[in-house]
Amino acid sequence: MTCQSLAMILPKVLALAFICLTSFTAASPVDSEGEKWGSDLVVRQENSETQVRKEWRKLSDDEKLDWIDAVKCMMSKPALNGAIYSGSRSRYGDFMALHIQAADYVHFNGPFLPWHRHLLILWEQELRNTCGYAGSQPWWDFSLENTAETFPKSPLFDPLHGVGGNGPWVENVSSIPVSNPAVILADRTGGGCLDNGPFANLTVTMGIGNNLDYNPHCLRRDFCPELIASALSDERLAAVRNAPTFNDFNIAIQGKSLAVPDAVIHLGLHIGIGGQVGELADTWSSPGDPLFYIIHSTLDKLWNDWQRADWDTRKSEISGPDAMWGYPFDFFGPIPYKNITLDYSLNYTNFGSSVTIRSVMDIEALGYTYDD
Ligand SMILES: [Cu+2]
Repeated sequence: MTCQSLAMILPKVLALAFICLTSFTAASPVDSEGEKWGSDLVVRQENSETQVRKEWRKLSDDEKLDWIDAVKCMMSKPALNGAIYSGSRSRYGDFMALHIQAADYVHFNGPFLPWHRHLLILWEQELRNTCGYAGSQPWWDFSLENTAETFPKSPLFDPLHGVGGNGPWVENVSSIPVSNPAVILADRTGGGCLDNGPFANLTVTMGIGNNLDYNPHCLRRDFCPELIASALSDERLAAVRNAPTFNDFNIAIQGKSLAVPDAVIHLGLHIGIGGQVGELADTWSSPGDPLFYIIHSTLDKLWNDWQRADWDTRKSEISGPDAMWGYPFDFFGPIPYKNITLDYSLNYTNFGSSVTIRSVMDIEALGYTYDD
């Protein structure tokens, strides 16, 4: 492990950002058009046939290009929430804004997996309904490439039939803006603006960090192969699969500390690809990199696999703190929280009605499944 101490992925100033964000979202108007539009989509989902989300390499080359084209289409469609989130310049940007404004409520807590599950459903429906996409949101079987040598060669990163690879090497990244300058990764191998693949030269319009204002900047990636090998090891994946309870599973996905040697699946995927200066490593603005949706589809599949291994019990098993950094994610010391239940409400401001966790527990009832 050559990655050195990542003292903290999220600094103490997060607490400050959290307070600011709370007052911002409380003041956000609810878009009544968005509400109507959201309900519409739910009806369509219920009436459609079961969709199979495929692993990237199981897609045909044409299917891979269809997904890439659909993502680019989202980037070309006008924003519907641009009046609320000034940095959103496309429908793709609207989804990024949704994640930025919700980020402090949906990570390192109990709602993490259910919230991102429904986010992907909204995203996938939008690909279909707005951009005519006929396929499903792909996932990535990283277990086939979880060594430092094999990871950068994954077909997922192919420049033609993939999402492109690493950013070009930039040795001195000290002047590149990031949400947490305290993160230093000795293992980083890229850092430059993405110059290969379908998303080369992409301009990200929001972020960096908890910022919804217009801030055009390039998409960076900064592969950390050693971090991937450690965080996504067979051993860490086994801890996910063998977790006896949802609480154990959630810890095996999200981690038990923010130190690099302790990084597990979720952080491994984000930081292993985004690295020190890439968008994907940003807690708030990570959906600026389309890889975000493939990563979260992968996490959603792991959750579904775990549920199906003991469906009778796990179809209704949920736990964890309602607040970010609540126990067992109390890395900054104890904070007040309540344990969530199936009745906990997941919110998607300006993207339609809230849904309960109960309503997202069974993906087959939601109209989709995963291959493999
Ligand atoms: Cu997220």
